[in-house]
Amino acid sequence: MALDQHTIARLAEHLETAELQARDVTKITDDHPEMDWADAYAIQEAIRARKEARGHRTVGLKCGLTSYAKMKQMGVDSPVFGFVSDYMACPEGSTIPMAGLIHPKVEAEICIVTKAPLTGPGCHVGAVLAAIDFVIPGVEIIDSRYRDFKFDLKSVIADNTSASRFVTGGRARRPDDLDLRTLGVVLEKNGEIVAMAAGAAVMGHPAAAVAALANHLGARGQSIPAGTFIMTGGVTEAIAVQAGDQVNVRFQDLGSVSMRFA
Ligand code: 0L1
Ligand code: MG
Repeated sequence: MALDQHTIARLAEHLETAELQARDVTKITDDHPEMDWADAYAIQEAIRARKEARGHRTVGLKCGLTSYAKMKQMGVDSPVFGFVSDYMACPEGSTIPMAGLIHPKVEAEICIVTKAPLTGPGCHVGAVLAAIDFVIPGVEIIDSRYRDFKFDLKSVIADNTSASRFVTGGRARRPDDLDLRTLGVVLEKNGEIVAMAAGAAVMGHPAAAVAALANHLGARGQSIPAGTFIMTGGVTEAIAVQAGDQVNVRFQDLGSVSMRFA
């Protein structure tokens, strides 16, 4: 690691304060070009520890930048991993206030809940499919703390991969009843279709994103416990939203997820 513990703690406070005050900042590698991948995840871990110390539960894990559409949109070439906290969960059909957000975008995500632990290295799609309890449709509201979403991968990892809010809805289904690769997703904003994709847009199979997460954690001596909620990453590019926008995402076989921004 290139940064000392004091700098990691200071950068975690800086980024979390920006999140909680809905205030944008410049990317942290501008001031810390020497920062390495371990530093980036250490800053994210410190943000998670700050939230948990205040009593917020970590309620899930997220894979980000797992689709070609998202990688192309953000000009990057590898997935990233983060977490979601209890206060980020919004009910299906709810109105999400823009007041606590900077410049939100929505992403349609195929989500899963595990029934068995997953451990890397060597985790693969087959192991993930055997460990999935159920699949549930979701929408992630990302809100990078970086001005104009201008960042590099290390900065965005430190910023908990832009995690901000999420909504789950529709109906949960067993993985055996679905083909996650061909599962179609249609994203509507204000009644108009603005993006669509199939599950295979996520690394060829959404379970591949979960395997990548397990392998990432395995390299750090961690694993995915049974009962973990995981967002596998946006199937399409992220769509910017403003106050007054209504978003509805239709998932083949899984129902729909909707929300309004005000
Ligand atoms: O969930 C995501 O794909 C977000 C990853 C971070 C990059 C971004 O803010 O788009
Ligand atoms: Mg996402």
